[in-house]
Amino acid sequence: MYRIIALAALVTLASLALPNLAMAGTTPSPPGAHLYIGYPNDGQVVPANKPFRVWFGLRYMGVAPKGVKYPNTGHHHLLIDTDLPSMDQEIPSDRNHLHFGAGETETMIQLPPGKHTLQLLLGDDMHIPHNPPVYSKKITVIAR
Ligand SMILES: [Cu+2]
Repeated sequence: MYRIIALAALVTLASLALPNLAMAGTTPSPPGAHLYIGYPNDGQVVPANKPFRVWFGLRYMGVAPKGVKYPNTGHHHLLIDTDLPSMDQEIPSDRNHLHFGAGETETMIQLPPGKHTLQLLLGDDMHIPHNPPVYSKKITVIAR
């Protein structure tokens, strides 16, 4: 009886642990790594259909261009109006997932009128999130 319970506990533990293992890439990120959107602020009104600047903030890690493998570095990805993608795969590249593979730390974007979300996600040299993944808080801006 005891063995059956122990086995059941083990299976439960494994099912809890396995999805977590698959939820990150293989490039380690250092403790304390912190990614944030320096501008605009959460809830800020931005001009609709006009370019405005977005600043990428990163602490305790560095920025390296895509394809460059160097410890504790990555490049920025700006997620617009979308949730975080799979953390163990290459970050998609489309109008909702912008890559800054040259090592940019800011950009200009343009949004149609309405409510939009912005979030940063760091990717390694192969555009795969780190382990643990490094991403910012998702903020909302109002374009008008
Ligand atoms: Cu990328």
